[in-house]
Amino acid sequence: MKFQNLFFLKIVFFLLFFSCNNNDDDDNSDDNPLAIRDAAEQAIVDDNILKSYLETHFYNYEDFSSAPNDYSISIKIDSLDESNDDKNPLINYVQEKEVIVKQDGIDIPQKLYYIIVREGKGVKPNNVDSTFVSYKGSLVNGFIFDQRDVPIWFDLAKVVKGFRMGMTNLKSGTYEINLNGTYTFKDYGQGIFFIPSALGYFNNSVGGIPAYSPLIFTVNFLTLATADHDSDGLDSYLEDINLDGDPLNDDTDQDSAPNLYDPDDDNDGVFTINELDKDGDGVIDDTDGDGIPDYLDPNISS
Ligand SMILES: [Ca+2]
Ligand SMILES: [Ca+2]
Ligand SMILES: [Ca+2]
Ligand SMILES: [Ca+2]
Repeated sequence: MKFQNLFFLKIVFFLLFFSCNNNDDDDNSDDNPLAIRDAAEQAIVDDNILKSYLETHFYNYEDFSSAPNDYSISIKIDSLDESNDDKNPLINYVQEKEVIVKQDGIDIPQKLYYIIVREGKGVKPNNVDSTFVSYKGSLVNGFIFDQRDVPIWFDLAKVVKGFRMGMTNLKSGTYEINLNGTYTFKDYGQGIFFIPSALGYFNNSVGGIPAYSPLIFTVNFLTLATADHDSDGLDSYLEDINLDGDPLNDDTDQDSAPNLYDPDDDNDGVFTINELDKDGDGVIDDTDGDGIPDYLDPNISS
């Protein structure tokens, strides 16, 4: 894959990838058509839709096995019919991962399916890093709601959860800068994500995507940048204080700014960057030895 001026394309894409929170203050009554559906029930509906899709479609796996180093090949999905019923369906290739969403404060597991077409030879991103990707997003009926052949930077902290968690299974690639200033990427991860609606836009209808739509993405993951959203000296993935794998749900001082976006995590008036490692020995400071590092300990503010 060859591109020009890649690193000037670091633009934010607002519309389709802006993750929406499930609104949980409506009731779930069946008589109210505007009521938000029960996420556990919807998970079953979506899983049936996705499984049926996986059983009735295939991808061009033969292209990849016959030319393992040819990065001009892109992933193509097609439906199985009489002319190609010797192909292996997608279901033979998928892996799955349970991802939790919350509705009304209750944890509800969702099943994310993914296929690693090529794993990639670089490194896996943390789920809040910035990733440089090209992709195609479609619905199970084949409707393409978004496509980027020229790659774009995505902040995984801001995309839908299914895409974020899918990306953590792929590895980045390598690139060479050509004499004419273009970049050539190779050895990058390529995959397909099959996303239930609760890990997508759920009850929101966005950019041609009806509410409660499962989403399918084919993705090329070219390279990444480790993110430190609040520039406090701690990479964002390290701000997952409760170690549940999700740095977006940690808010030590309860001021509604999650730690990864909060330059003063303990709200003691001293910026995290100024109390992280005052003696510069490379070890995060815990002055009073109580097991709570200074930057999270409001009792230590000097
Ligand atoms: Ca940070
Ligand atoms: Ca967390
Ligand atoms: Ca905070
Ligand atoms: Ca502080």
